[in-house]
Amino acid sequence: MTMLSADFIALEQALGAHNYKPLDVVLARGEGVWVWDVEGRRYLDCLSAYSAVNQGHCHPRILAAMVEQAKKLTLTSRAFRNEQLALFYEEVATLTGSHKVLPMNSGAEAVESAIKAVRKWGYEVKGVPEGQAEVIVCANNFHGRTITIVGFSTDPDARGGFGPFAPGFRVVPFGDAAAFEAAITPNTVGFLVEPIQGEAGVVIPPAGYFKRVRELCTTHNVTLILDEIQTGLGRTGKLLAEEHEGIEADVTLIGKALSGGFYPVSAVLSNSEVLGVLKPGQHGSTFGGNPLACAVARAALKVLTDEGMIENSAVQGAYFQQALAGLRSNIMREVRGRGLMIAVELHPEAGGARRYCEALQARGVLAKDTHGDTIRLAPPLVIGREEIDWAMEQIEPVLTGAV
Ligand code: IF1
Repeated sequence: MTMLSADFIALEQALGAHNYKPLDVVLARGEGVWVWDVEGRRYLDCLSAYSAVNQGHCHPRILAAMVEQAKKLTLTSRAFRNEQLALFYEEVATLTGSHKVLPMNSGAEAVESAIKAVRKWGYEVKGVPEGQAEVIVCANNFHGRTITIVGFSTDPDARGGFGPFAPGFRVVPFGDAAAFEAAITPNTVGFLVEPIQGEAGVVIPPAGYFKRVRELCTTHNVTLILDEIQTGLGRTGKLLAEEHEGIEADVTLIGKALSGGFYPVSAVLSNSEVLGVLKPGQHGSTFGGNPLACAVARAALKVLTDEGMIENSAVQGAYFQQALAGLRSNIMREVRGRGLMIAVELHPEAGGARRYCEALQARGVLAKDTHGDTIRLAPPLVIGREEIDWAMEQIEPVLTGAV
C-alpha cells in the first residue's frame, strides 16, 4: 500500500515529539537545488537545511566519497588512529588558515567544546582565578540547544523550562562595541558571536563593529570566538563571513555544510595556545574525527572550493537580493543579506511570515520563516540565474499580493 503525505504526517504526529511545526511537505528525494515530495511534486529548496546543504542535495562526489569510505572503515574511536583524520586536519587547516583542529559532530558540540577550551585557557594561560571565567555573548544569539547554550540564549522559547543553567556568561547587544567593551572584566576569557545573526533574522552588524571588537579582544586578551556554523563555508559569498569584516577570529566554529548534509561533522579551529590546553583524557567524543566523517568532510570542502560555489554564492546572492529589492510590495519592510544568506522582513501588518511560506510552498518554493515576520531565503550555493528567475516568478505574486 503506497503511503501518501497525509499518512506520513499522521504517523509523525502520533509518535513524534512535537518540537517542530514543519510545513506539511513530506520530502522523498533531493538533487542539487531541487527536492521532491512523496507525491512527486518538485520544490526549490530555499533553506538548504539551515545551510547544511550548501553543496546541493546528494552531491555525487560527496556521495561517492561516503560510499567508498563506508565500505572500508566507518568508526574506530579515537583510542586508535585512522587514515582519514590527519588528511582532514591538513585540508581544513590549510583552507581556513588554522593551526589546530578539534573535530566534533554537531554544531552545539563544537560550541560547547570551544567554551570548555577557552575557559581552561583562561585559567592556565591568562591567569583567571579557577571557576571565575566569563564568556560574553550577544542578545538574540543562536548557538545550539544544549543546557549551557540555551542558558545564555535570550529567546524565551529556547530557554523556558530548562533551568537551572550554567553560570559565567554575560549578554550584550549585538553590534554595540561600546557595550561589549563595558562588559569586559579581567575574568573575561572569550566573546562568542555569530558574524551575522542567522536565527535572529539575518542581522548584519554595523560597518566597523567587528574591527573594533577585534581590537578590544586583542587589547584585553579575550579570545574572539566566531560561530561560523551557519555563515561559514561559502554561505555569505566568502569562505568565512569574517572575511567581509577584514578580521581573523582566535577560534572559529564550523559545522553543517562541512559535510554537505551527508553526516554530522563540526570542528573547532584555532591555535596551539587555545587548543593546546586540552590534554589526553580531558575532552572527547565517540564519533568525533571518525574516518567516515573525515572522508565526507574532505569531499564536501573539495567540491565547495573547486566547483566555484563560494564565488557563485556572491554572484547569485547579489542577483537574488537585487531582484527581491526590486519588488513593488506594500508588505515587505526590508531585504537584507550577504551572498545567499538572505532575509525578507515583512511589516507586522502582513500577519506573519508563515502564511507566505505556505503560499510559496504551494508554488514550489520551500522557505522558512524566522521570528514571526521574516522569510529566510538560503538556497544551495549551486543555484543558477535561471533557477533564481524561476523562484522570483513564484515569489513576486506571493509578496506583491497578486495571488
Ligand atoms: C534547530 C535555528 C538556524 C546555528 C549556529 C550553532 C548551531 C546552529 C549559528 C548548532 C544550528 C540550526 C538548529 C536547528 C535549526 C537551525 C537554526 F533556527 F535553530 F536557529 F540555522 F538558524 N550555531 N542551527 O545556526 O548546530 O547543533 O544544530 O548542529 O535547532 O531547530 P547544531
